[in-house]
Amino acid sequence: MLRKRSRLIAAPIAAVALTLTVAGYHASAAGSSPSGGAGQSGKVTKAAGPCLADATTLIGDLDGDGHPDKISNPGHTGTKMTIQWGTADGSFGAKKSVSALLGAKKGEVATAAVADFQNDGTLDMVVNIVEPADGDDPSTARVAEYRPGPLKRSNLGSAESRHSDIGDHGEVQQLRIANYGDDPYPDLAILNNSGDGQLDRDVRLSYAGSGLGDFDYALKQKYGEFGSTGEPPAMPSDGWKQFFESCS
Ligand SMILES: [Ca+2]
Ligand SMILES: [Ca+2]
Repeated sequence: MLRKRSRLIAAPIAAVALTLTVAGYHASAAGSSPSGGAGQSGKVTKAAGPCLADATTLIGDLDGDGHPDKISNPGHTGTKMTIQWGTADGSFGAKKSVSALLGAKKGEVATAAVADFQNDGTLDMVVNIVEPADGDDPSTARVAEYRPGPLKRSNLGSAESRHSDIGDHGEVQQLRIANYGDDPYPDLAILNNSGDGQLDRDVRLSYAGSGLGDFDYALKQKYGEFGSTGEPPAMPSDGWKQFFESCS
């Protein structure tokens, strides 16, 4: 019921995104024409916004160098994300695992979510690194941050990184982009082990200017779901689709 409702509300947002993407598409089509020089191509590509190559592959500039990068998120879970940095000629470099870029240690699980949370034209990232617990009590995160873009190539650092409380209320198992409420700011669905077999869908909403917000029990009740390891909560898999159009 809730998911249906948020999809209906998303329709006007999708219409706006479509308009933007159409403009971006023309720009990138011009840049990829055989007659376009390298310099011209670079300039035009910079104007194009992020788009989806497929349901789990986002093409967009993550490090702010003007060249679109390829962000892959197999299974939508945020745990197997890879990045291929874009080059001046429009090709992509080798796959780098986000876990390695973030410096996750042996035994730790790194989870990430990418979207333009502040809707300011730059892609941002939410990261969580935790060593999973082997008992009933959940671990809390070693690193949990909201990182407004652009991000550094070497370690996905941000000049404006700040602590996020996503890793303070239990053990993050998945991070997924979601669309809660009627606004153009992407939200976060968190698959959270809160201990004693309880597995919840927790949420963080994002807002104009400030980006990702903090834990709010009322929002968790409204948009989240309480479940267990035996009966896990439903998790969204159409988050990127709600905020990005297809590249083709
Ligand atoms: Ca780039
Ligand atoms: Ca942004």
